[in-house]
Amino acid sequence: MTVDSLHHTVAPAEAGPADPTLVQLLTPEGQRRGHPDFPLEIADDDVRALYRDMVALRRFDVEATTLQRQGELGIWAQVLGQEAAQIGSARALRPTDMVFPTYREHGVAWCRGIPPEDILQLFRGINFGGWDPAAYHVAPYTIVIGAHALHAVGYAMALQREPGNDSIAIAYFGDGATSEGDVNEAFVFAASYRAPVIFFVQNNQWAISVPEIRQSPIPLYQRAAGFGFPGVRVDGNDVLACLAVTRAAAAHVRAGNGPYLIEAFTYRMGAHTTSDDPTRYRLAAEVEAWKLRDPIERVKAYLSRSGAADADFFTDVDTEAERLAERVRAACVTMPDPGPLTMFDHVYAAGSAMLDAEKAAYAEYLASFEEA
Ligand SMILES: Cc1ncc(C[n+]2csc(CCOP(=O)(O)OP(=O)(O)O)c2C)c(N)n1
Repeated sequence: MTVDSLHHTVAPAEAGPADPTLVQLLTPEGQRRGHPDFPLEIADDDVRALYRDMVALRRFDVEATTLQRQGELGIWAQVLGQEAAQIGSARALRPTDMVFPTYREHGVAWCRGIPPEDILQLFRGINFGGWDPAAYHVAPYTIVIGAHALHAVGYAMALQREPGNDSIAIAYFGDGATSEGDVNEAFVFAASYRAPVIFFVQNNQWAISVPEIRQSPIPLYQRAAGFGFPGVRVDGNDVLACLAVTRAAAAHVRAGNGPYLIEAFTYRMGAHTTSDDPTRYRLAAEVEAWKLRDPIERVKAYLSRSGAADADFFTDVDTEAERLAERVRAACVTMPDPGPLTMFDHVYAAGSAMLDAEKAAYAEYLASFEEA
């Protein structure tokens, strides 16, 4: 370990993709690797499907970023670089498993069948989340860091009490969230009650401007041991490894063995959100190094080299992604603006006297313009 006395941070010697404990099934060059604990047999068709998912997701993400820059969205949280972690893990789940996402889980939402247009509604300020959580088994995006880890554990404990129900819950969050009290409380409860829940940390190495090494002297997956459940670090840019590890974790959790922590070691290639400027705290060389580990390029290299896909396949996937982007853009710019008073709706299930008073006062204020 090295200790930076100026900043009082501790850097783990093995942090990063060189860590021998990192589960990897596909190298950045697109070579298949085996792993004794996480074997994966997968048909070429399924690898092509994972590739298709990732390309669609990236194209959607780029379009949403552009829409924000053009003033069509209030803000956008890019997923750029995290496609493999999200697609691989989400494709390992059953439709009835319940997902608790943060604001960046667009790939997970995609795999659950949520139309991408619906994701944009929150970022356009039209509602508090554009889908029915019960229909897709995906809770609304959580902006409050780490809060939904507790929701996931509570939900998992309820599942546990339903006879014959072997569904599980999964909470997605970032490295920064692991510093929150809520997440640590969620770990304690999940371990104590052996709740059927996976904690899926996308360690994109930055909590806005705070690097991971300033938050944890040990790799994040090792924290699980202190709470009494398994933790594993997977190459978050390797979609096959993320699929295999999440499948194994889901089987473990589903069988009643209690929670599981997955640390997907990845990198957020974009900004934290469109309101952030990472050039103020992050070195360009770091971004360049991670571009070489692009999660999509390595699957493309594998498919091309193994002959599992030809040029027509890649052209088709790109064309399909382009159509998706056009569809999403058209839907976004024609979304009807909600009435200003609707922002008071759905805050409390049973209403609130204070909110009713605020709504009435705001209605009066708006009416004053009409009279003038
Ligand atoms: C409880 C709480 N504190 C602070 C914030 C402000 N905030 C928004 S995003 C963020 C960093 C989150 O980093 P991380 O958990 O690593 O997720 P990432 O955005 O990198 O995916 C912070 C501090 C918040 N939303 N909620």
